Amino acid sequence: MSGERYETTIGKTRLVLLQGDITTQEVEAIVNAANRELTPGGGVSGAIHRAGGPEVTKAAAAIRREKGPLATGEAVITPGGNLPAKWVIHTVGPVWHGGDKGEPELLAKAYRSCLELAVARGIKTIAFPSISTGVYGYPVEKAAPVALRAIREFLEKHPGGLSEVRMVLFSQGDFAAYLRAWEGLAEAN
Ligand code: AR6
Repeated sequence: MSGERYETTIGKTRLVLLQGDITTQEVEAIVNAANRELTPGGGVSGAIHRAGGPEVTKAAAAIRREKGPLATGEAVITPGGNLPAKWVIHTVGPVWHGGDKGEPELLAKAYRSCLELAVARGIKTIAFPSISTGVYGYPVEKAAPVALRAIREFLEKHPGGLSEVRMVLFSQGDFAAYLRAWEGLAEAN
């Protein structure tokens, strides 16, 4: 089943949670849950490199050659190639090692780095996948509140910087986890 959607606002920014495929999103930038080498890999990254085509993969490889491997939580930008999105912001989430190796801080940093880069480039609409919750093993019910809190804190500090932040969740279960996390954060306030 697809089509689940929830929408709210944080200041002047729309926050959208939806179930879907990030490669088809019509936003200025989509975020890639990359590896440190910026190679296509599998998961959402494989899908983004396939849909974006060689322009994305070549630009990512050029950044890797110039900068060396990315640090966890860092973000870089390439063109979107054949994607509807003009840009791809590649970030590296943490690998889950049980939760006491700084994973929440690193995951929050990955979201923040992408949002900072977007604002610095004048990008107004951005879509995120659920970073780290696939191959990297971060439990989605733990990742969701960290992701949403990082996004909310950023938007509160940068009002007017972005018009829309979209979380694109691949499965119905992931969508439900993010919606529950959002409701939990709202109640905690
Ligand atoms: N649209 C939206 N979400 C998707 C899509 C899609 N088309 N495809 C998968 N997902 P993962 P990670 C979801 O493993 O855990 C790669 O090989 C997926 O269901 O893509 O950060 C890289 O090269 C999951 O919820 O990223 C790295 O080596 C979420 O995207 C490594 O995996 C993230 O899963 C990164 O692992």
